[in-house]
Amino acid sequence: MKRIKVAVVGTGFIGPAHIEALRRLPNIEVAALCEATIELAKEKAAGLGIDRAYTFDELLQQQDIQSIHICTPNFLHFSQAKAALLAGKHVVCEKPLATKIEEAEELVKIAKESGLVNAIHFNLRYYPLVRQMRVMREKGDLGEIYSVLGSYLQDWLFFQTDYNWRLEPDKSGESRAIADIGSHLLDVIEYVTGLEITEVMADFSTVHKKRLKPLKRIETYSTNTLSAADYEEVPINTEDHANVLLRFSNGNKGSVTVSQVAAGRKNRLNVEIGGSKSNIEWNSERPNEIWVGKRDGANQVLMKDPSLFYSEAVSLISFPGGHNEGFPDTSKQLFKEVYAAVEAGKQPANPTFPTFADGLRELVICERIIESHKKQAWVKV
Ligand code: SOE
Repeated sequence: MKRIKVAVVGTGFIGPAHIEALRRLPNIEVAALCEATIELAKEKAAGLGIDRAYTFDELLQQQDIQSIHICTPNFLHFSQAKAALLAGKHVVCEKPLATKIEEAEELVKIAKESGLVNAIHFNLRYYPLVRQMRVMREKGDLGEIYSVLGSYLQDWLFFQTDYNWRLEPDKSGESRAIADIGSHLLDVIEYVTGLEITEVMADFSTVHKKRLKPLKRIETYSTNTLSAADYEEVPINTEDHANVLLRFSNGNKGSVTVSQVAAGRKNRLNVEIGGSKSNIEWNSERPNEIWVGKRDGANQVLMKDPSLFYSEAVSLISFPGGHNEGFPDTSKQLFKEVYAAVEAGKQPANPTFPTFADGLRELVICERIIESHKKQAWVKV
């Protein structure tokens, strides 16, 4: 089988996760990686067992590299995705697609004109039971959507000494928690309900208004700390926590909360969708269960038993027989669809595939949320 040669740009946290997922696909070769300097690229390539290391400009010259995964800090996404598309490479970009709406609009236009495969890493769509919830709605099992409650809670920025580029607006953009994880939650809500968010009312809080920035390299997710002299106190003005009221295209309402300072919540997206026939709830830390609530009749917990689920959900189960699908499996399933499209030579037509247009959609919602917080008023999307 002729394997598609892929490169990953940026190997902080999510880049290696892309590499691991790609290495599970038989038709893919992770042939190269790219970092900010050639020295760092070579160091990371050696550590990840990848033969070729480049700077970004060198990477674009490699004719045999057909596709590029952009896993760099947010402020680099636009320029790198644009350059990759113009160099004729298929592109998988981490969210957010860009830090400005007009940049995301330009990427959507270039991608469409190029005919190249383009995807945004909204990987949560690829949990089998997230797909199951969408199909349940499509088949009328929920009835009319009355309400949506959502939360996405983490604790990797809990301590004042927890630091990362996402805390710096020039690298991450004006919003942090909403842009970083709120984008996943809002995408899942529109993806499952089929509704559009039409208006938002947002209220942010920055719990740690000052943080201690490490002056030496230290892994964000580790529990290592440095001596007091190795930290610099810096002001923080991006949100640790945000509450957002939502209005939907069917006239009904909802609310979401995101936080990156919620002790004990490692990476927990929770969504509860109330319908006229039943209520469903899904929690990303228990990804193989859906709670189904009834007004009259027994509530159920739908464990992932392939016989209970629609074929569209079962098709996402990597290991038939009900093996647990975890966070890493979602990226593998997304990339499997990306590279089937690359082999077919065209962008998938199905609406479940997360394209740059979906990345633009989330950026528009995020920008309106920021605007609403600033105005402390409802803002139309
Ligand atoms: C940090 O919040 C992070 O790595 C996000 O950037 C990812 O998109 C999310 O999937 C996991 O948490």
